[in-house]
Amino acid sequence: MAGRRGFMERPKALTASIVLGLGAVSFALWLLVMSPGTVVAEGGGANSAWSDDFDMSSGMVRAEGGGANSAWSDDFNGGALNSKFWVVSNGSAPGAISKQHQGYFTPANVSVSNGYLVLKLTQQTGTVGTNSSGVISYGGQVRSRRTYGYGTYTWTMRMSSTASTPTGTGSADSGSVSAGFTYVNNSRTEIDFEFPADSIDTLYLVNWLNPNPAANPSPNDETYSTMAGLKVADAFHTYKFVWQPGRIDYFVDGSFQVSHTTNVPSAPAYFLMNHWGTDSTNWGGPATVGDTRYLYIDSVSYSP
Ligand SMILES: [Ca+2]
Repeated sequence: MAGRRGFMERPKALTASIVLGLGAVSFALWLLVMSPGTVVAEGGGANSAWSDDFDMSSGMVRAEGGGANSAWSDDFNGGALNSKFWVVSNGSAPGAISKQHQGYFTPANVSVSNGYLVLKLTQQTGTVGTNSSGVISYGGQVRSRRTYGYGTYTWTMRMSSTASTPTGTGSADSGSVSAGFTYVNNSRTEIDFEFPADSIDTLYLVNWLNPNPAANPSPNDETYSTMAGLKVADAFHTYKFVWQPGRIDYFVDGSFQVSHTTNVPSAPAYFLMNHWGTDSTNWGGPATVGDTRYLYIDSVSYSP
């Protein structure tokens, strides 16, 4: 298996390939996700009360208050998501293509069951702009309420597949991106483990530093590596990065993979996982209408 793995470290050529970093669409999306009217708490129904006390403005993002940057973890072994800690997104998702594809994040596709956080993706035919035979995707996204800075971030998860149970048989279908990542403010900080399902069994290890979040990130703001042969859609793996000033070390199942020392961000960022639909030959692949797919997250953790 190890012999099938290989690394590249070079700027990714695809400007449309980033999670929540899709230029104008991205920033609008993030604002939408962050808008009080479009964020709901999990576990108490769509109309549950919730509150937030942070500010998304550039320069105003702060690290964990009260206890500074304490370590935490979540094994999702309770019956529902901890709404005091997590926010379930409800709004537009990345990957929109005019008159072709529109994606959403919907709380209906986010659940906690049998010790797993499950983010479901469906794709169906629908009207997109003036095209009555477009594709509409419904995915799921969960983010932390607070931001976190340098430290160790881990996700134990099985990337997007058709398996309807966490350890059941299933395979990746074209038309999705699944990821565990950090993100804030138009990719002022973004660090990702991403699986574009059209790149069979290829994991992307990615970081972004947008030095001017008032403008959208450029390809030069990204550093990435790829890793093949891991069967990311077939089995659970533990994805970990250690983020420190000027350097990010990526690990899979405890084994060191690569260090990135360019485009290393510094701003504290949200802890996220998401699963969203695509209909693109650039990133994620053409849609697979009618097939339900699942991202299973067994546990996550952060330590400063
Ligand atoms: Ca678990």
